[in-house]
Amino acid sequence: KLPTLAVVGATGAVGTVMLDILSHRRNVWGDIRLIASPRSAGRRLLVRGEEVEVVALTEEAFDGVDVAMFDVPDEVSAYWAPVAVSRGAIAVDNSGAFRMDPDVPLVVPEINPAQVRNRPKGIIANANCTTLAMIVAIAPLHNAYGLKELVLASYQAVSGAGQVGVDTLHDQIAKVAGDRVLGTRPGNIRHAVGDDLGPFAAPVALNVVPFAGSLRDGGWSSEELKMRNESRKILGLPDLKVSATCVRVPVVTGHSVAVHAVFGSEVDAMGAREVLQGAPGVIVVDDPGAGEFPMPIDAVGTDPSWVGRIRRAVDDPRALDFFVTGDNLRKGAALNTAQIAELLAVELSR
Ligand code: 11C
Repeated sequence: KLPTLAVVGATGAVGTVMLDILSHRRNVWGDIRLIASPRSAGRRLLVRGEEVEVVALTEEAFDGVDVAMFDVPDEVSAYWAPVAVSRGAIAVDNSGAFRMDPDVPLVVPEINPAQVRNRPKGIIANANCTTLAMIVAIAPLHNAYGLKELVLASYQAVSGAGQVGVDTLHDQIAKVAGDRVLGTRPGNIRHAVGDDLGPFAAPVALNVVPFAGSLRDGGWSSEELKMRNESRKILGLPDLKVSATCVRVPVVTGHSVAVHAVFGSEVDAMGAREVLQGAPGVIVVDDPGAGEFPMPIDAVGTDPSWVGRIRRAVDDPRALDFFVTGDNLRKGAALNTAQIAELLAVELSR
């Protein structure tokens, strides 16, 4: 009998992409149960070509479930993932609630798939979408050259903040469209956008906002600390130096990262390109003379991380600079969760 899967948070931005992914990947699941808040219960959603009714999040909803995926806010996962485990399921959680717990593996199937078996709490964590966009490109370079340090700047899409982020950007674009004076004087974009900033700290239309997540000690944002801490854990490099600046940009979907990576040995751009061309989950798009570089407008809706602008640092033969873009709702969230769950399906079907 094929294992039963539950998708918790089935109606959210990531949940919607998850149902699409489950409908198009190899079918390794028996029943797929869709779970959401009581507000969404009763809705019927299409998965694998069939309508499935959404059930409310209750303890009983997990009975008979083998693997439960969670795409819900941190505090919802923190409470409900252990409930799912107590009902016999393995939880794969896409929130930040468990990622840094030493008893919870943080798994990227291209990098550390064996970690799925090391789950004393019955919970496996999925990384933050910004970390995931770049880490599948960083790991093979680390294996080749020995990573010492990362200096990162992110360009994060509004869908990272969920459907409300997407709606906010579109509403703001509607307000600023057509006024060609906007952007020529201080404050006039703020005035046009008005007070409703949605989940963002400032207007995001016609702007970039150098802050994402919440404020933490030392002036760092939670997103910047996640990039540091999660990279260290996934790569198994507890002393890796990481400095990140996370920036929200007016892109619907597709998180990008400008990476400056310092290694223990000398690097060359050709060699790095070859390493990346052979790496799972990576596509090299690197012909700037022909206008080919990784961009969200091309990477959205695709599975790999797109890497380009690969060059050796002018002033350090051990450092590489490159740009990477990935779909934050797919590899950054739903796809990586689905890949982890598929590893579990293989284990459970043995
Ligand atoms: C964003 N990266 O772009 C965030 C969203 O820890 O899973 C994902 C937050 C997380 O806003």
